[in-house]
Amino acid sequence: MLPFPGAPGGFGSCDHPSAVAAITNPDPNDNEKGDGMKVPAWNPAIEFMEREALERQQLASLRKTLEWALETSFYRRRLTEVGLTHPEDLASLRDLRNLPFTTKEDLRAAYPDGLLAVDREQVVRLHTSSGTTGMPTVIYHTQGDIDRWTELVARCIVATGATARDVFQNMTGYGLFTGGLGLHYGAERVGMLVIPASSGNTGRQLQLMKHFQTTVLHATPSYLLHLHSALAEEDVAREQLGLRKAFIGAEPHSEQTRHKIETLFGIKAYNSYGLSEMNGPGVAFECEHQAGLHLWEDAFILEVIDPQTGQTLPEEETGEIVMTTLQRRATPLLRYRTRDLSRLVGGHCPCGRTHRRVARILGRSDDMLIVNGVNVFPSQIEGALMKMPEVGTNYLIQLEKRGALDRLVVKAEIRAHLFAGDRETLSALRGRISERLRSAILVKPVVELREPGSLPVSEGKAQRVVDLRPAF
Ligand code: DLL
Repeated sequence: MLPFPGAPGGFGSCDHPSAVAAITNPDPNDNEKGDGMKVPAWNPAIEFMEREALERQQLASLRKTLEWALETSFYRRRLTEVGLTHPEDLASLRDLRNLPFTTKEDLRAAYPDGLLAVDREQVVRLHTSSGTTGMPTVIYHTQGDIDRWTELVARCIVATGATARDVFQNMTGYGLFTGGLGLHYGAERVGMLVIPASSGNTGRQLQLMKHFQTTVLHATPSYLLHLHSALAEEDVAREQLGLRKAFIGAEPHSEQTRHKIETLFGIKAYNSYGLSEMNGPGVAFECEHQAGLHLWEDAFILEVIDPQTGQTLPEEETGEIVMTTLQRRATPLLRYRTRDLSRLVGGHCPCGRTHRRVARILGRSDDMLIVNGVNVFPSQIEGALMKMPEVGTNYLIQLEKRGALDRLVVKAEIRAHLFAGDRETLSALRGRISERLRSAILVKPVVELREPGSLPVSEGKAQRVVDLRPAF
């Protein structure tokens, strides 16, 4: 039987999800915790909304999203196949589980405008993926979509304790990549002084930081580690800078890497998760408590599924993140399989926000390496390396074939002074790193020690893995 036999629904009369917000939570200053403390928040009415009201709003927004999706030929066909022809066929949020997934391949097949749900004249911007591994994907935005995305990013920024008094240097690429423009608009809306530095040109980044006393940075974690090495080379002491915070994201990184960034710069670093299919940055962000990333549930529904069976998993169980947009007019997406692996965090955040949290992303299901039959995530290697004080800020994982067997080579930059030591000391260090990695990943790698600055650095997302094994 089809899961949607035309169930009657109580579809409300709101034109847009934000209209529901105004009705369900009339007090925009309701951000006081029990202890009388005011929590910094951009939109307290939404961020501290009662769960029940939030879920009512989600259902109304989801039905609206279905209405928009049914305007595309792609979803009309897909939804009709499961018996859903009217938004009101969806009786509850739980019914979302009966809808089919949308995959990256679907987006590629629909390129360039098979998923566009509005007239082209209503679109003000598009972002595409690089398309380096196949056909690109495209996401369109109306002016309303851009405004709502900007609001989500503003919430993220304020949740970290950053304010209009901060000087914000945006070190991620401007252009089709969403990191630059996404954070830029949010930071301007908060009222920060924004330096649109974009990525790369480390010398100029340092100059800008010094001249304008930048207080908040936005970059990939790997670029921040590189930036720190450049600071050391240029003899710039961190006390000469006014840095307080960094927003780090766009690539997997471990708690140890965050810790390293915080210690090296003497700042707080907040994890930022997003993907272009869900606008870009502004999907989930850590608040001041750094206890998981708050997901803006008025804008997205996040499910965690078993990637093999497709079944939705309970809170705290790790699986693949699947996301549905709730507010995007131009390109609504239903149950998009991100391939990112994480879990929903149970319990309440001390900040009092009611929106649920997602744990640090472990990596992508397609990032997983199989080394002689053992599953290894690059993030496990990174975590083990960054825990060791002797290890510097860059590393590279290489996979080779030796006869029938795989060989895992880990090239790690180590602190410069260690090269002044004798051969035995270096050899002992190599052994220690190899042993640490073996206990973390259950595979003993060949470790190569490298001088600082000798491994390639990327200005955007780091390329950590080189797989030289033949395809067959
Ligand atoms: O990387 C959007 C973004 C920009 C997020 C700036 C945060 C900051 P894409 O280029 O489409 O969009 O890549 C999305 O990057 O599916 C994850 O695999 C990975 N990713 C993004 N943020 C994190 C994070 C942007 N905090 C893909 N931790 C996602 C781990 C992340 N992986």
